Amino acid sequence: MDAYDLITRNVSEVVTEEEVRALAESPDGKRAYVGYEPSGVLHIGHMLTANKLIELQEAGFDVVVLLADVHAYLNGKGTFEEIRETATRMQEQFVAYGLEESQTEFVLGSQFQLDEEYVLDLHALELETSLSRASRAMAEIAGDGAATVAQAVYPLMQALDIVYLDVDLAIGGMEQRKVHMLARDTLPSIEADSPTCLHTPLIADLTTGVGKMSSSEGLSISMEDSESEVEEKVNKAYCPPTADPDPTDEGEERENPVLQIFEYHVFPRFGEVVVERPEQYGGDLAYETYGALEADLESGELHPADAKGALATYLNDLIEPGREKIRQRRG
Ligand code: NAL
Repeated sequence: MDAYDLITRNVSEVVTEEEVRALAESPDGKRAYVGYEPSGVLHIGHMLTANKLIELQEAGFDVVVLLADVHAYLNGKGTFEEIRETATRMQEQFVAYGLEESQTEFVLGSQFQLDEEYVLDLHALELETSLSRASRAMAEIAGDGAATVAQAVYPLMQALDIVYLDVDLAIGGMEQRKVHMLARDTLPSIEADSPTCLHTPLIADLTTGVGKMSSSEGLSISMEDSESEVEEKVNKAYCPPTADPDPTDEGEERENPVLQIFEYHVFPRFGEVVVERPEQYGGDLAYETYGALEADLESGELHPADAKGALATYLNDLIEPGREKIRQRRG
């Protein structure tokens, strides 16, 4: 796979292709980053962008993880002290998950976001941005309640961080795209470059396949789930024998979350998948590509129940080192 294909594998949006092609010509030493509001326990959404960071490390990028403590505070996630404490936990879990410690720089937002120069640049962006644009950028991040002044400042700080951390490539889930577009449009007003961005897909709600999986509502998988909890959740997942299910009766789009997790979590980290089956049901099935697994589910060769069993096993392997870290912490 050439560098451009590796960098853009499994992404939903590339902004812009031309800019990413230029980075792909010499990725060594280029800086890619994701910011996360510290939340104490990694969930499957954090792990999806982390998979992309791990791939970018393989492509030669240096990776910066911003533990966005001030952002979490602005988004109403708790007291500043609580958030700081959870940032440390989160860093340990990312390393346990597989981010190479020697190639990853973890930065706490408050280390630089309270400096005078930063604050003055932030005010300059505030002058350039309408309240309605800032709150639209936040709709997917803060939900319907994106109505405070703090939440309007949030996306401007996210834009500024891209400059202050000297990042060449900004990564985020599709819910971050409006913040990144705002950054591209506004940063030139303070003589900074528009950032190049990659947006990763959102996994559908596990039980319905409708909308996006969320840790606040519905069923999400996290590092603190036990093996049997992961098995139970995966068992309850919506998994028709197709990657492209029909919409609901109400006309809502549906996805197959089991296939999405194979595609975006399992194949990128394991490279191949073995579905174990007793001899009497045809024996083990081995897949070297996601497409081959999808085709077998669609043809009926692979039964959803067997696919789910394998999925739970692989997910448990992925989260076991982080789960162990959490256990040690709690003593
Ligand atoms: C992501 C977040 C916060 C600040 C950032 C700064 C720079 C780049 C990415 C950043 C968190 C993200 C979330 N908005 O929704 O978790």
